[in-house]
Amino acid sequence: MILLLLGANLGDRIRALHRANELLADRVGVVAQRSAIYETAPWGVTDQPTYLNQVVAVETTLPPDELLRQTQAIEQALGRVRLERWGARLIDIDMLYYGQLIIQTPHLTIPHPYLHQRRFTLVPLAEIAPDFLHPILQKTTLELLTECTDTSEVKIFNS
Ligand code: A4P
Ligand code: MG
Repeated sequence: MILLLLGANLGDRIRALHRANELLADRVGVVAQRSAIYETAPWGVTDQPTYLNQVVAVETTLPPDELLRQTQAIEQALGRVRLERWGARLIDIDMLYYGQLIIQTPHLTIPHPYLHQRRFTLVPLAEIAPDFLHPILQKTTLELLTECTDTSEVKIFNS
């Protein structure tokens, strides 16, 4: 299972998520599963607008580095401007898991290094992959969520 996290906290956030889903289908492969859209308090840099986050499962033949190139091209196409780390953005696409692969290169870390510390990731992930095993921590999403000490607000977004 290949799992991506989508995030948007500027402009028309819903539209950005919808466009990201469309472009993933065009350029990456089948978007096989989607979590609900969640409204989440900003993590890291807290002085920024609330995010919408969604986790999707994609089916793709692209290897990890090529998938990263495509997700970055989608970010560019949707007008992402990189300003500050953890800062506000029109769209962010993070690779959470690529099956059970473990990758540590200067450009790509999989599993995503912060995923177990972030409720805004674990809550939508638990919706579509509750039993997925973290290949390093050897814990399921539900176990990671139970142990997560992050208390930031994560709630279903009703547009
Ligand atoms: N990179 C390495 N591993 C990965 C991966 N698994 N997936 C590299 C995607 N990219 C990966 O990312 C910087 C570089 O990380 C990329 O060039 C890629 O080669 P970026 O997207 O340009 O920068 P960033 O997103 O500002 O930094 P970072 O450290 O990736 O931040 P995060 O972890 O993406 O966090 N609060 C809420 N509520 N919801 C959010 O979605 N997002 C962030 C950003 C902060 N707070 C948030 C949210
Ligand atoms: Mg990112």
